[in-house]
Amino acid sequence: MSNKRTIEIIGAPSDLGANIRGSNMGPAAIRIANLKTKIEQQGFRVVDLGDLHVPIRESLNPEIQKELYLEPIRAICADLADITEGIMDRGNIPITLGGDHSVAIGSIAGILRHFAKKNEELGLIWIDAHADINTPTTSPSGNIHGMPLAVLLGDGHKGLLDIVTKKLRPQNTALIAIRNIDDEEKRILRESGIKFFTMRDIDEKGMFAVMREAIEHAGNGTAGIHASFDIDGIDPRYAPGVSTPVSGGLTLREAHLCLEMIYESKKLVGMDLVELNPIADVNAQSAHVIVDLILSGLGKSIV
Ligand SMILES: [Mn+2]
Repeated sequence: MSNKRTIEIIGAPSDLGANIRGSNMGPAAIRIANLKTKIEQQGFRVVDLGDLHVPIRESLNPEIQKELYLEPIRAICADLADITEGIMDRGNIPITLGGDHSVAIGSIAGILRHFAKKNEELGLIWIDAHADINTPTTSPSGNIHGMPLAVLLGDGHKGLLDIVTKKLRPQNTALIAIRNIDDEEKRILRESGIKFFTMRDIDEKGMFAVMREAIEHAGNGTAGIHASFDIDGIDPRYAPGVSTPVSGGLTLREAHLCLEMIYESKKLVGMDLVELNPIADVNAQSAHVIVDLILSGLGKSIV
């Protein structure tokens, strides 16, 4: 037997947390961009667990739609949490393919649970154009993909909180590349205690300095760092295939540097790649960007 590390891939093809359709096709597009082979070529063993069961939106009764798909999203996140906890327990690296960002409630809850059993903490670096820290009372749209970070911190949607049996610590959470925050959300963000770096901060300090601070913050007293990468954190010039594009985002190199530095910190435990919307993509460009980013997170270097 070789001593290769094993990556376990799980698809979470749900766009139920968003009002714009299409991110449910994300996992397929990322796989078609040759994810498994490329990770194997980098020297890892890869197990693809396939996709979670996600109900078809049109098959759900209208009452569920009125609740903005709370029940199915809950079930998806609960299943996903069991899966990522299992992957971590096996000593492997979970990579979750979204889906909209609501699935990160599940992927991260499972990883938190794994560390909680050993009395250890998890650090989180969340890359996103948005803060995803709304609650049902502050969210202008009510869409659950704008709420996952609040839920993980234990102050979010009551209907989802019980999935997060071990909360994320704000003092180990860093948010990067934000540039579009709802008014009420600004207050929540300032009061949350998490470390956030806006695009303005990245302009001013540079990505290298920002990542050094973010890793220091997420790594301080934690057993590892999870990267939750919303592809809309990248500028739509480089990754147009998203549901909610916001201009003025990360360059391709800034996005790679982010994951390269997390890898080099030797603290990376897992990744989410979410919000790819193949309907909005151009010739699968954004799906290929995601595969390349995953490789950077797994230690691919230029030379
Ligand atoms: Mn997001």
